[in-house]
Order: sequence, then structure tokens, then C-alpha cells
Amino acid sequence: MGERDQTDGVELMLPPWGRLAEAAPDWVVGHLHPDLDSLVSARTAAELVGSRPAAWGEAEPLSAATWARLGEEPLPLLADAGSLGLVDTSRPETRRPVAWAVDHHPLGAGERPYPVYMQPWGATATLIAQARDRFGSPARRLLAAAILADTMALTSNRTTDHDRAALDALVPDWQALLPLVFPAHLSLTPAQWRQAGRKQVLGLPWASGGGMGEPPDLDAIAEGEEGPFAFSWIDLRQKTTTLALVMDHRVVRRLTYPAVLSRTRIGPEIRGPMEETFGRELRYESEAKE
Ligand SMILES: [Mn+2]
Repeated sequence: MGERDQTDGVELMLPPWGRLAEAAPDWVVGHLHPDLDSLVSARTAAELVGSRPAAWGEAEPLSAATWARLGEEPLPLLADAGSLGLVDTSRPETRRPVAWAVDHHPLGAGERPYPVYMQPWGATATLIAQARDRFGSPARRLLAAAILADTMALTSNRTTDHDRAALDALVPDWQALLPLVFPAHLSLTPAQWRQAGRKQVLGLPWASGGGMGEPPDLDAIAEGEEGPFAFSWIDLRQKTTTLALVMDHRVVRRLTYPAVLSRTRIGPEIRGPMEETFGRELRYESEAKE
């Protein structure tokens, strides 16, 4: 905890939870459509400072399903009033009082008249896990699951030694959590897949997910899609990504290549075939999802 450095007002130190608890915010909340790291970080940071955890909006569907498999009730939606502690979000919310932010993302633009505790590690849960001695086993299990989710089971190129060490210390047999965090998505119906992890990439609706098992039935998913629609699946066992492009209810391109393990990077191996199929007018509508 002792090290302290200052860069552009960001404090590169671990959150001093005891001091933060002395002026605890009403709510601890993550990003707009929280993923597992965001949900877990809100829940566990709130526990450390004695605040209430909340979700800004509906949880991202695959993460909401994992949260339920871990035995957790959905977090309440954030109320319109009250001060905030921000976790796992680079969003500089300043229209209402913010006590502090705890994050692992490089910070985007925006003024932050509050302390930010940031480490460029694989998950916000890894920062919070530094206080693991203060948690019981349910919270430690949640933190481990969030680290697995945000690092794609320690395979993402954002994974650090801090993430590996935290995981081992939290739950020594963390491999047992893998089927909970990355279930066989084969059990999802095509309709559920269409709801899963939707965002806009290159101007197309895009669903993506990670899995440990066989890829889902892409033809069955395509049947329900007018398109254009893009679907990607990361197979953590094979370390491959499968990409399917759908038009008029059928798969028009299908590619499998070594996994692009950063979930936010859209590399030329994806962009190329998409532009070739759908035309050069496609735009990359990047979003600060995490
Ligand atoms: Mn995160």
C-alpha cells in the first residue's frame, strides 16, 4: 500500500479502504451495462466501505446469467439521488457527487474532481482482491470469478502477474469456477444468443461470447437473423476465434483463426473479411464497454 505516485491527478496507489469508509458514498456502481467485473467490484467495494451496491442499467446478458449461476440476486438499479463510488468504469460521472473511483482502465477524457485509484491490471476485482483478508469465502469466490471473466481465464493480453497471484490466493482451486464463468454456450438458444453481448462494430450488430466447449450451432442462429449480423465465439480450449457473417438468414462467411484475445480489439483479420463482404462504408463504432 505504501507506494504512491501521481500522474495527471490519478493516484497510482491501492484504495485506502479504511479512509474511504469514513466518508462512504451512498452507492457503489460500475459501468452502464455492467459485466461480471463491474457487478462483483460494486458488490465487494460496497462491502468494504459500508455502502450499497447498484447497477447503472441492465447487466450485460451473459454476465447477468453468470451472476445468477454464482447464486447472486440482481443488484438494484441505481437511484436518481445519492453520492457515488465508481468502480470498473472510465466514465467521469460529474453531474452528481462522486466520492472516488477504483478502476483498471486507462482513463478517458473528462474532468475528475475526485480521487481515482487505478492499476493497469486485468480486472478491477484484482485491485479489490488486495484486501482479500477482509472478505469471507463467498466474496472471495465472486472476486475470483470476475478475474477469470475479465482476463478470459488468464489468456487475455491484459492479464498480469497480479491477476494470477490474486486468483491463486482467493480460491486455490479456481479451475472449478471455469464452468460457471464460461459455460457451454451450446445450452443457449439462438434467441438467447441474439440477446447476448450485442453491440455495434463496424456498423453491424455484433454478438460475441467466449466458451470452453464446442461452438454453438451457427446455422441455427443464422436462421433467425435477417442480417447483416456478425457473430464471434472464442474457444478458450482451442484458443481460436470463430467468426460468422450472416445475411438473409444464412452464414455467408465463416472463419476460424488464432484467438484475438483482447475483447476490444477489432483486428484486420476480422475487419478485412467484413469489409470485403459488406462494403467499405462499414464504420467501427467502438464503445467503452468496460
Ligand atoms: Mn473490468
